[in-house]
Amino acid sequence: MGNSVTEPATERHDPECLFCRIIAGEIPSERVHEDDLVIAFKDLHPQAPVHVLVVPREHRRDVTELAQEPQLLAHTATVASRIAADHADGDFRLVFNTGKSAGQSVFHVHAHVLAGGKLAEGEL
Ligand code: DGP
Repeated sequence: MGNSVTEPATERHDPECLFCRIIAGEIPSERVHEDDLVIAFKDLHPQAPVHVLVVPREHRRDVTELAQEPQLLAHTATVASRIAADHADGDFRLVFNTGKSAGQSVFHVHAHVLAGGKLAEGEL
């Protein structure tokens, strides 16, 4: 796992990472979407009527790292959009907390999809 020089750099899994463990099914989650590239599951501490995290299956630290793979970033946004359409009226806020002082607590990139009502301005 990441030790072989022949292994593509994209195949990354961190056994210490909470979201890698959720993706592997070691920790339960309420999944609302999954495909080859991303999974989406309900946030444990919802801050809106719909609060779902869209998470690339392979370990990437944050959106800055994810942005190096524009197709994966675009797919993440597309899935977020579909979730807002399927679970709410289609309007949504998409948030990537990036870095500790911005509120990132899990260092496996995830998009917060917040939807389902009039959302307050400001902080997530
Ligand atoms: P952030 O602070 O941006 O890194 O967001 C991390 C989010 O992850 C936070 O809103 C709470 C959520 N979370 C933390 N642990 C778990 C968990 O075990 N299961 C689920 N479903 N969500 C979790």
